[in-house]
Amino acid sequence: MRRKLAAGNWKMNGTGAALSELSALIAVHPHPSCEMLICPPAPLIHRAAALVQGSALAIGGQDCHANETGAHTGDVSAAMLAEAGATHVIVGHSERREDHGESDAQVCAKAQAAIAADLVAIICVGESLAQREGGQTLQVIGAQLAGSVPEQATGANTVIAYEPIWAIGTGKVPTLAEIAEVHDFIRAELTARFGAERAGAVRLLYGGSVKPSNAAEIFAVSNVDGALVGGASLKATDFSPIVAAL
Ligand code: G2H
Repeated sequence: MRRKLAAGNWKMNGTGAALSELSALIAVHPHPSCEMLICPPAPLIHRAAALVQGSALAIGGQDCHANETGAHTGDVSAAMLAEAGATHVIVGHSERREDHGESDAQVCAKAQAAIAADLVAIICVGESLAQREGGQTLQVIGAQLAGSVPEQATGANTVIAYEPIWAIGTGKVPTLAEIAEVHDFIRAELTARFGAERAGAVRLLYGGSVKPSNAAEIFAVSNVDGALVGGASLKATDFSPIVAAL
């Protein structure tokens, strides 16, 4: 049985004042079979982790460097995130792939670094609008999975997030059939590579304009084990009903 996960990605939003949203969230008690996670900007992780200690809310990073240390100005290693109190880290978000030119190989190396630091790697994949309209969605997702998911991936250390780029922050959401098609495909690809038992333990999140009004129907889709939520994770009043819908 895979534990459902509602993960919030604050992106580059939130200063210290936003920590009050976490105080509101720790009053939420998800069903024991569900997990909730917020990934705030890196400077807030230490304070956020201290604030949620002992609660059902976990804290994660939004990216990590593939190396442990070195001359990489502005970057943060997976071990640094773990020391600050993070338990998860998002890697390969499309905004990082686009803004920073991250390749599948780099995303894979980041996921390996995260796993080595005992973090759960949330590996993002997703197609552009042009790729979807060109009928290339499954081919693109297949290539991203093959290149971004490391050999050591298991259900305990890896989560896959399917985030169609055209649905991110746009209010546009794929049909439930389109979500099911991609999630079933991801499960099949993982099964072909890792075998049914190992692949069956990996959680698959949907991301892209998830909100309180559409969360329940998305969570009911085949092979959807939760969501990676951006805009609707910034306020506890929006994120709480999404957690409740898991
Ligand atoms: C997709 C998602 C969070 P939003 O990037 O990862 O953002 O829910 O705002 O579309």
